[in-house]
Amino acid sequence: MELHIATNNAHKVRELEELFPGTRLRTPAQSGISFDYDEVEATFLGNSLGKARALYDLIRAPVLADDSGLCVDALGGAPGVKSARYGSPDGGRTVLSAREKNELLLREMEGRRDRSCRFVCAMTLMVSEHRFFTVQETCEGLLLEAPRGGEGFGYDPVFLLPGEGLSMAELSLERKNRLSHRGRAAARIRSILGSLAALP
Ligand code: ITT
Repeated sequence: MELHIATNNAHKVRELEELFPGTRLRTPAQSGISFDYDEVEATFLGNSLGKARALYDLIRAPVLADDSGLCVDALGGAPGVKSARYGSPDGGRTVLSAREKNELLLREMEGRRDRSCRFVCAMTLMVSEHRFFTVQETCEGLLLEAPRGGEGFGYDPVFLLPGEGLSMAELSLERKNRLSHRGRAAARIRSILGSLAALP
């Protein structure tokens, strides 16, 4: 089976390849398509569905989309749906590096005792124009005081998994995929894919 993935994020692609063994995943670049979805919706769900539909409209074949981010309770859920553009000086045209975003986040959280936060992933499987499935999963954690670890991407170095005593960036790809928001969402989409194959 082949799925077109509505992402340009190489780190996500790597994780998704591990999460969907036996499924051929094709990026927009591999299909020769320039794909740039403007994330304007207020929710992960809205952006996930929007990304899936935008790519589906271009290729008319089954699509998988992931919209994700980090929500910090003490910041009212920020960076949230703006996780990729967090701290951008010009509304998102210039994107800060992951290191800069983490530094900014730690500065904003300086002295705050409530460190609770979660990664969120809304994943959409769009099989055809009127047939799609969206799931949303989370991974609960605590915001660290300083970055730790060199694996993963984005906010992984500042995210502590209390049960592991490790940051997300201190986990192997395999372990991250077992515990993460994306790993949990993918497990649900895999079971939907399996049930679809069983339909007449
Ligand atoms: P696409 O839209 O092309 O998929 P993106 O990076 O813009 O790529 P999102 O809009 O979903 O993706 O933004 C998600 C941002 O949230 C991402 O850039 C990271 O900063 C952060 N993020 C998402 N998943 C993460 C993870 O597993 N670990 C660390 N940070 C993550």
